[in-house]
Amino acid sequence: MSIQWFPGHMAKTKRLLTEQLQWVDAVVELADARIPASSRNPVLAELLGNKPRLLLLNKTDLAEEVWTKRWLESLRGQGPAFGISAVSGRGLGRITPELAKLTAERASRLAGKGLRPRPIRVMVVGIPNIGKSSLINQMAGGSKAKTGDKPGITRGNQWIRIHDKIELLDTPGLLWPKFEDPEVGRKLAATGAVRDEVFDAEELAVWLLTWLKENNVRVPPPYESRGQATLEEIGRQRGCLMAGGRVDTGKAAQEFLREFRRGRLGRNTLDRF
Ligand SMILES: Nc1nc2c(ncn2[C@@H]2O[C@H](COP(=O)(O)OP(=O)(O)OP(=O)(O)O)[C@@H](O)[C@H]2O)c(=O)[nH]1
Ligand SMILES: [Mg+2]
Repeated sequence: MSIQWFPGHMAKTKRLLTEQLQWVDAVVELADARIPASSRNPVLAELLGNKPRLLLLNKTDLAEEVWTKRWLESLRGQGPAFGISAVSGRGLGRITPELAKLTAERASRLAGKGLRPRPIRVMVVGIPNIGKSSLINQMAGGSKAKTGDKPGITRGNQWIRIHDKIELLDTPGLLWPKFEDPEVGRKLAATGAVRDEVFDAEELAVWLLTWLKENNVRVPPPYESRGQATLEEIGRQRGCLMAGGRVDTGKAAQEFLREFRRGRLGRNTLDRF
């Protein structure tokens, strides 16, 4: 199973980010704490050049804490990085001071010219459904940016003033044209960054069940019934039946993936080293 998702609106997003870059002082890149490597867009490296950048691992509430810690230790070699949860608000208090530090040089240059400091302008980027708009809303203390539990919600640019020190630019999620490693595509699909219509839910669910088993991940019933549950068993437990009482494995797969994404199987980090 090879998963790819790079629709026309993403090619447009890439152009849009490039255009906007000249107006911003720094970039916040959001990655997924469950897949800190697979959720980082390789295209961003060339696109962002040497703009000051802060890397945030979001959805730490869904990832395994020991792994988040390990990942952050390794990622910090490349620049500032820490973990947050845009829904619970964890870690968000560190963002403004960190951005101020990253842009201190610009601030002192303006002060040196006798110019009044203006708010720091920051572009928020990342893959679809990673929580860019949720983060901005949490920081702004309202729901100014539209959010949703499927990828592709934000379609245009939107500037949102957080307070007199910071303005954040919400942008649409961006993937890249080809996932070189098919595992990356599967992990992005499993965590919800790819539209459900572009992959086979059953194949993906079977892959994920196998992955969990191979990595000795303990999952709660009905996913683990005497070993590892099959889609048949999950479907029966969840009442995904067709006429005649046969299990609807397609529906069981969708249900399983939905529950995995919501953390009902516990905290899981799929990228490990
Ligand atoms: N558990 C958990 N869910 C989160 C977190 N942050 C965001 N979400 C959820 O993830 C989903 C996507 O959030 P959005 O803010 O719309 O994501 P986005 O990056 O703006 O998505 P696009 O606009 O489609 O690119 C929503 O259902 C959020 O509630 C988090 O830290 N933890
Ligand atoms: Mg959004």
